[in-house]
Amino acid sequence: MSELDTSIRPWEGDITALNVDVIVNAANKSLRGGGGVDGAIHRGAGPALLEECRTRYPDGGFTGGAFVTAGHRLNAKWVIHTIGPHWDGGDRGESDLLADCYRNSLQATADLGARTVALPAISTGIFGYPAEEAALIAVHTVRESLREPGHGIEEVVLVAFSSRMLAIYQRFLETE
Ligand code: AR6
Repeated sequence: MSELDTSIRPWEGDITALNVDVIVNAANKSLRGGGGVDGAIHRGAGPALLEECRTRYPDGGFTGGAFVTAGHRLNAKWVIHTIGPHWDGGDRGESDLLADCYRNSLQATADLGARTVALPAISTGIFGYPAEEAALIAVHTVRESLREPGHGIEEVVLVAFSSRMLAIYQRFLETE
């Protein structure tokens, strides 16, 4: 499957409502839940998600990495927990680390044999990454990852949690 066969769809709403194979979580290094989308995903999945995170990842994770669990009570079969960078002015490797999150999450999606995946706007909430810069990295890195042959991914949903973020995604998907 090539990039041209895969749709990248912007969508506004709560990521936990989506019927996709994989939901990506914007987690932190502890992999023990938190606020924002992480809180929503843990609430939707139920307490077994935290239990699995503890068992599978006793030492947590690292920034830019992607860590797989089951989806438990979510519609999604899997959750891929990725850890975005804290925004610290932009000179501390934030853009490379954010790109790693998208790249590694899509690689993990392909490794699972999953066909549909939804990603939130990683790092743009509590971690403070500016929305436009983050959206540009998301669009570029997703497109680049989908150029890899044989990934099997049919749909990537870029989830916005505001009409402003949705408009940013729509603009970059049309112009970039
Ligand atoms: N569905 C989709 N997107 C959402 C949802 C939702 N239910 N809730 C929030 N967003 P954030 P971060 C958007 O703060 O910046 C947590 O405590 C939100 O509007 O969830 O990567 C973790 O445990 C924003 O655009 O994640 C970490 O400690 C985007 O999701 C830390 O926050 C990301 O916002 C991670 O910070």
